[in-house]
Amino acid sequence: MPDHREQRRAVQQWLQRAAAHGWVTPEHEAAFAQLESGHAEELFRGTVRPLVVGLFGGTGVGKSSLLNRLVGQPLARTGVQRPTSHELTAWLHEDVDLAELPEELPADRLTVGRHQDDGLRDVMLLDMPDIDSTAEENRALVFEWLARIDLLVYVVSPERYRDDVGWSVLRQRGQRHGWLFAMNHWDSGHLTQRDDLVQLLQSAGFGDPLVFCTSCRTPPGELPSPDEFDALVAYLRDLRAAHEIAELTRLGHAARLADLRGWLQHALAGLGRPDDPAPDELWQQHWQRFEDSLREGLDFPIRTAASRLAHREGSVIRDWLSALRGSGPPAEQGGPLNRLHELAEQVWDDWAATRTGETLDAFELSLRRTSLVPQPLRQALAPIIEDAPGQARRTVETTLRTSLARPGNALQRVARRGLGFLTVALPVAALGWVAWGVLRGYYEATTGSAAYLGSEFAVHSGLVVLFAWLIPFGLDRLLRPSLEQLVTRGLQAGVAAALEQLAERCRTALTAAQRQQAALRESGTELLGKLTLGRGTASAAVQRLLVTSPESHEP
Ligand SMILES: Nc1nc2c(ncn2[C@@H]2O[C@H](COP(=O)(O)OP(=O)(O)OP(=O)(O)O)[C@@H](O)[C@H]2O)c(=O)[nH]1
Ligand SMILES: [Mg+2]
Repeated sequence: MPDHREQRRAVQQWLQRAAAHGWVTPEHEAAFAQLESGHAEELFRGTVRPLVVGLFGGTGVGKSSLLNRLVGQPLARTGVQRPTSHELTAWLHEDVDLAELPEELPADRLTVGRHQDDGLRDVMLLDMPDIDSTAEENRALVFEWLARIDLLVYVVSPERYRDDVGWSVLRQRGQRHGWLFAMNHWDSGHLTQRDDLVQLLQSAGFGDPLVFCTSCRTPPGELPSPDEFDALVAYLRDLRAAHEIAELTRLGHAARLADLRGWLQHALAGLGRPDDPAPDELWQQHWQRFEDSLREGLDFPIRTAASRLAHREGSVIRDWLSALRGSGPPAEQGGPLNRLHELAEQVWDDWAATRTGETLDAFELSLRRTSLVPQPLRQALAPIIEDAPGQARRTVETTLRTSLARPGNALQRVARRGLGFLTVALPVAALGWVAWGVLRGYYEATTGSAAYLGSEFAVHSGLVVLFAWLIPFGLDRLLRPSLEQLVTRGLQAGVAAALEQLAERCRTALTAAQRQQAALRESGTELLGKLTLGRGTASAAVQRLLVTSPESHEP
């Protein structure tokens, strides 16, 4: 026998996996818990599985009287003052082993009567409290039991069959059970009412409904047509044939599978439809806007911070530069290194932090306009966004340190290294040249071939040495960026690096979440394909118990 329980377990496992990452909303989880899970099989122990037949209907229509009439003794309480029945009465063969009832079916609200009628061995009859009960707990109990019932005998009376609250149950559960109809109180009925009920049932989707007119009054009184109680009992006896029980059981399984399918389809919709934008593309759009606004918005703080620092604390930075180059005293506590930390904080300020948070909110809002569940995508990004200010400040600071330690670009650095060498080498060479001139002049003067060197030689030699130093030194000064420029570029590079890092972390997190989403969608779709029951054809006898055209007009 095909069974929905295994499929339910499979769907539940899928739900647990999806819920662990937030891909199923709590409302949806609650909806799964609400799906009917009870089934008739759990009422019995052993291999005998009787057909569960429930007497169901409004207050005082005679459900308990009908059961008592079947039993042949007052097993169920009947009453003139209603509602009478607050509990259920079950009547079943003494050989049938009842299992321990699940906790939602309190045993103290069930009276069990036993019989030895072998003709009804495979039938369990249940008298239920009225469905229009004012006591909510009565209604709840009836609905718990309804889930375990294969065949409902819907009892109505000629006076109130049109406005009976039972119709709403029929509308909801028409396809979940087989249905039989008893028009009790037939002693006060009329033949036209019977025909009218049949018509109503036909318009509710029953092709050829089975309606039995009965009177439980003793003596029965004058009836518009003979009492059909015996025919009702005979019908139940005939139904006990295993084939019919299997068919009605199958109906219950099919209804539960349809529930599971509906639920899973809805859950899968939360994992995105083909026409939904890909989350990473959506995020990219928001990120681009954020990045543009941040670059623009941080430009002013960067320039202000750089110029303030360069002007007020130029010497501090110079100290720091020499500290980095290893040619000065190491930075002490609260010194320039600390100030760089403050600088990074000033640049990636609260405004930037707020803008990051707002970007995540805007992304979530866009997701809500799609069919996607936004929570897991938000959750994937939230820790990164929360951590963003701290992370960004650290990156800004590190980049600033690096760019201060290596000012200018590579070409400038090579040129400056060359100029540094020339600033020393050229004056030394010029001095060497002058020294040679001095020696040669002195020698020539002492040997009498020339006069002693004069002041002109001294002036020109001085000028040669001066220019040999001044030209490379001046060029070096020209190539050396100002402190303000240095700090500005360092901060700009820091912000760019922080943005790049942040973008990369977000991309990675989103990709992981999307991979998870795709895997869940795939396994869910595969599961959905398995939630089917092989088609069975109901026998003509069972056909009469079923709603065959559910979309028909209802009373
Ligand atoms: N005249 C007439 N009275 C009936 C008939 N069947 C039941 N009654 C009476 O109607 C009253 C209510 O019957 P119950 O069998 O208690 O009705 P019920 O549907 O079980 O009612 P609740 O348990 O309150 O929902 C009792 O006084 C019965 O004697 C009938 O066919 N004709
Ligand atoms: Mg009753």
